[in-house]
Amino acid sequence: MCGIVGAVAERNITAILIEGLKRLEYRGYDSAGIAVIDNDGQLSRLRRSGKVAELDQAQTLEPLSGRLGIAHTRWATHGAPCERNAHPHFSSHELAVVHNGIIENHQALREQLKDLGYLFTSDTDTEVIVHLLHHKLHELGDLATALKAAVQELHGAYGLAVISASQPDRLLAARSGSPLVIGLGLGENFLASDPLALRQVTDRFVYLEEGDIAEIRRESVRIWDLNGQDVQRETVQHQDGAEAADKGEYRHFMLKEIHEQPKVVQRTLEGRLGDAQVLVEAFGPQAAELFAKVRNVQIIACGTSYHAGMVARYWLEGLTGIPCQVEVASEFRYRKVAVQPDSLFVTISQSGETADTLAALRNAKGAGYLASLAICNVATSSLVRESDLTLLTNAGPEIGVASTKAFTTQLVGLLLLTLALGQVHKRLAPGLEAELVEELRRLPSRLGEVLSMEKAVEKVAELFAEKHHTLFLGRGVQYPVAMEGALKLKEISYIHAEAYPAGELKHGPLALVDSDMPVVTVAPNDELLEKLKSNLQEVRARGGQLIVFAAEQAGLEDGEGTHVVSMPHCHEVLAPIYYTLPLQLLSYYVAVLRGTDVDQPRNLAKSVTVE
Ligand code: HGA
Repeated sequence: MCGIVGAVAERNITAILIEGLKRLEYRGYDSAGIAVIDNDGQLSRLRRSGKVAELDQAQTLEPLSGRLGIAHTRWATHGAPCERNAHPHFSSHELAVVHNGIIENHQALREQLKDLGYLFTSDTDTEVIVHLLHHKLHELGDLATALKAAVQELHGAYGLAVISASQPDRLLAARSGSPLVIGLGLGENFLASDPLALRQVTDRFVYLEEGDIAEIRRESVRIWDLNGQDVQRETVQHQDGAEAADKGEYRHFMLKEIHEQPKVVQRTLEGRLGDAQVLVEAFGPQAAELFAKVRNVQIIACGTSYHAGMVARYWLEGLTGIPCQVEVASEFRYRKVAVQPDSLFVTISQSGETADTLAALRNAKGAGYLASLAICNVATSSLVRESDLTLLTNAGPEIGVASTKAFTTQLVGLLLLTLALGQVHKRLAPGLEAELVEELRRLPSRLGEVLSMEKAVEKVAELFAEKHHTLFLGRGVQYPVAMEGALKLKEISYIHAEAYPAGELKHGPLALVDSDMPVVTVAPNDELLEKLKSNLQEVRARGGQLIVFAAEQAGLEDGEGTHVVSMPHCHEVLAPIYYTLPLQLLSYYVAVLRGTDVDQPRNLAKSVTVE
């Protein structure tokens, strides 16, 4: 959350900064700002509330020009999203800072700095950083030395970029808890929260590690580690193109990403399937040895990834008999946990920078877990770097704030994990692994068939245009799928949506059902189908409108108050992956009908790097 871009070059860098912010807008979009050292050596700033487009427009009217600058797109944590609170923040027109994260001791620091005579002009926690740095700079003289001293006094999380009018040839950065990457150019260098922001200028990157401080000049980069030692960090070259940040033929990134699912699922499977079994080494060279010791699995995640974890629990316990617990990271990290013996600690996160999930992983170290495994989409992320084993989901950059392809590729990764553990422990029913490997090979083309139902789903979406509340029902492994469907709908259409296990209806939520409350359900042809049908009767008997995504063989038909969208046949185990797709399309088309901002829904942001 919050996007940072910085640049030091021989040319005017404002267009590069604004383009970078546009590419980072998924991380926050309530206000944006840019600061440069202008051609007279002065700090100049432009800030706007609202999206980067507002800043861009303002910039064409009041052009800024400079060869050193920083920029920021904000997702407010402290202080309302308005121009006054937008970054960059200044101290005495000498220093400018942009920040991603939260400074927990900002109140105490603010009081100390006020006593020293500093005037505060915003309500943000960030402003204490710039005044503290200003104070240190005047004590110590050198910007890098001052930054090293200042961060010692900060409690909390930060990714920082700093420029000073008195030292106009260098860009400073500091990382603790929020990601930062340096982009290497020819005679120019850059900084950003995510390499995506810099794809138009470079494909060579250096990732900062926790506690690193960097000094970035046109011709050089210097990095100090946590202990103040000079360090060399590896330079990585990214092959994947800049086109990921374009919508192509699609109206929204979310629709593009929904349609990418056959292709990216194919990528998730690549190199991970043998003739009739999952390749255990896909989880790392020491995976086979570690998996043999696993007697329990603890899954930790947030939001959509948590729903993926819930599906995995049904798979792990149902197919392998290995016990599995799933918990949201923000709860897990703050409670005392009784660790089961020989537990594999599995984290799931699209970005690998999710603050709560990362903190849970760090707490788990030394708590008695056997090993940690990250199911993650970003190879260079903190979660991956700090875990013993990794399975990359290879979904490519996901820009739409509402997660789609990240979820389905996580499910594929978790099914591979289930089969790998089942294989190592010889706990799978005879022939099942070969059967599922075959089904996984067919999955990409089958998902393509599911997506061809788009028109039918778009039609059903019309039923929701005027509604305010919805129930999603599922039974068994389809219950987390219903939860994910409800989350999608509320995220992007702002319709209140709740998911229930269908068997729970009569214990309360049935009281809500009337003709104004659409009830959405997924009904694959599984062993719980007959029970689900009875639950649907309970809804119809109260006048509820049913929207059912049902297997052709389920014997459910359109009728008064019942809209059935027929789904192609699929293997029962893979059904959660198939049935997710129509629910994604449904929320997408409902949101389009209601005219909401599909890719950047209100109050939200992607890559939740704050608590
Ligand atoms: N705390 C700062 C930065 C917020 C942030 O990083 N959000 O993800 C602010 O509120 O401006």
